[in-house]
Amino acid sequence: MSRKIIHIDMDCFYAAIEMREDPSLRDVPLAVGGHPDRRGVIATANYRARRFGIQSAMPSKTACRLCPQLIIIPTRMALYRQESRRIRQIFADYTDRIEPLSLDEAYLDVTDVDACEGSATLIAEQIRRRIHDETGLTASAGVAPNKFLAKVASDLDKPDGRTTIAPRQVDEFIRELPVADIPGVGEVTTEKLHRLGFRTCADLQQLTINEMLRRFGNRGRRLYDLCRGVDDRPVKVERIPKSISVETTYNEDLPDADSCVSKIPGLLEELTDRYDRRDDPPPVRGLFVKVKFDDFRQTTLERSEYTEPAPDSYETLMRQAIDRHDRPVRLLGLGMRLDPDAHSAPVQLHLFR
Ligand code: TTP
Ligand code: MG
Repeated sequence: MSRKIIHIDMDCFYAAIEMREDPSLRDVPLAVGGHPDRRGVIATANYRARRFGIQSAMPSKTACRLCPQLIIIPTRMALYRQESRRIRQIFADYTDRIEPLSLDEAYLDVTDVDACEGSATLIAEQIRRRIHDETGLTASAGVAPNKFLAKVASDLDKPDGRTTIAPRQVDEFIRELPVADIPGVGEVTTEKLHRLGFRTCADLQQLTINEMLRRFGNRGRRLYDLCRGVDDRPVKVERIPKSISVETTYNEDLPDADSCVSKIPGLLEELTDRYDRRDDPPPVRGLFVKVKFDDFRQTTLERSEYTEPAPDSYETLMRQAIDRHDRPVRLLGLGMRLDPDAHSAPVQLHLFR
């Protein structure tokens, strides 16, 4: 039984949001990213700027050289996260089988969805229309029997387009697909494939599985499948964690509470980085520390009245936890209890660094 997978990818996401916020930016070459004088890089650019060759991850300095009239504005992650949440809420009206890949991109498995009489193409079109009506932004979609083909398809009619590859069209579609368009095949592999005379997936299909493994090692098996349009990876539904934590075991035991407290800033930085890296960080509902002593006894202490990961709060918790046994310490951990069901605005953790 074949699956129905939709890949949705927003068009020039950060830039599109900024153009919506300030319509005077609509008709100019626009990039979002770092300042050219401070070695900034481009996060993304609108389609007008892309005509000058401007791309994500390019140094802003290079971008300004390519397009002297380019307007670069700084990123506003909180705003982009908020838009990302709105889009995900639209997805959630259709299915809970959602795998977000980044703020602006997700796979949806709609195999068992009844909406739109079960037509994945109609569901994709309805989602795109709703995104446009409710956020003023445009999205592109790919509809296919698996994640690989859906992702390739979503790029074919960008921006504001949709491509469906029906099961019966897969063989023909994949034969003509250039090897460079296989997600995960970067420039180096593409060059290697071209040198060997492989330009399309049809060329690659000539190789037996053993030849694939010999030439490409472990990746050979996956390439063997992909060039036939086969991809069995399931849509992985993201579980929102109920807590996040970091811990370190020290080479030498920490002799007293003060030496433990001196480790808080480093641990806290690691912890807040982890939190910040989440697309949609849930609010903090408590803090905890973990302490393991030199005799391997372990204790944890948690307080739900702390809802901001401030160093002072961790210090209070840590001193109390150490007091319980008052011995040298071999391991320290810091954690935050999260509320995965709440979607209020996340705290600005960098304030506490
Ligand atoms: P993409 O979907 O790769 O790009 P995009 O949405 O800007 O443009 P497209 O229409 O081609 O899909 O990435 C989504 C957002 O992620 C993008 O708006 C900015 C951010 N991003 C970076 O910050 N750095 C990067 O190197 C890339 C690729 C994206
Ligand atoms: Mg995008």
